[in-house]
Amino acid sequence: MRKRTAAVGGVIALSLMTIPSVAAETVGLEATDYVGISFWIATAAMLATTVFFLVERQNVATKWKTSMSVAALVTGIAWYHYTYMRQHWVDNGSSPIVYRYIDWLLTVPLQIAEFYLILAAIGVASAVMFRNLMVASIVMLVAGFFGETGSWELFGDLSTEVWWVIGMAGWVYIIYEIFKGSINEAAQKASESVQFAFNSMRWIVLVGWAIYPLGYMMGNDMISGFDMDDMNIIYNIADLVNKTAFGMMVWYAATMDTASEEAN
Ligand SMILES: *C/C=C(C)/C=C/C=C(C)/C=C/C1=C(C)CCCC1(C)C
Repeated sequence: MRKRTAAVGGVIALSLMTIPSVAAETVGLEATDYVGISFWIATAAMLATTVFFLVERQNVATKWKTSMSVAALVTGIAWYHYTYMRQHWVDNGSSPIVYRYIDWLLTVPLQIAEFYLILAAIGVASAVMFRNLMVASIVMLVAGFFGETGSWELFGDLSTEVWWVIGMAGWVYIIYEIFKGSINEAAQKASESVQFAFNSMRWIVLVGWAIYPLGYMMGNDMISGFDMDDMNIIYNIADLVNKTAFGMMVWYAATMDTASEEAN
């Protein structure tokens, strides 16, 4: 049974690669196009980790399987959008803002679902909390989209900054929710592997997510000396940290937990 499901996972992953937009196209990537190179690296890494999470899902205890699936969905959706983003970059030399935000609008709520699973393992998850985290994340992203595209002006010349502040409010709220004292106490009673997943999640939201508002400032004239190129490299690195590395931490916690269960 195990072998068969593993084989199915592999086949799914391989067949995804035959989607036309996914196969490498013959566009010229210049050796000095560092932004383009970062798009390529991110695309490959997203695909590799998706396959990895799908296959490794077979090796972890049942209670971790959903987390592994969600991790694979996050990198899988990102990989799909990266194939378009890198193409957009090479063809136009401009930011693929729309593709990027569509990607975030799908993958960030999925990460919130991932956080929810971790909070549930600690015993502190509630429907209200899930809803609040979801709403805050969507406010954060929609504000970023309006700010970067300029499609909805708020306070004229200050529009970029105002939308940034609104986006920041959403993020700060999420930080508040996952760092509050009552959760801390509950977490201390959890198993070592759940604590590892929980701490990884908090570092990701606090430090990993902080890269994005910084990138936004660089690419939208809020700090001088940087431009849209820097912003895209920063966003690409941030996606690698927050999707690939975070998924790896979940996998690590799952593997650690499964090993200790088998030992008992
Ligand atoms: C996989 C993609 C992820 C985890 C994307 C996360 C994006 C953010 C945390 C974006 C945050 C922003 C702010 C906090 C303020 C300015 C606008 C944003 C959208 C860049």
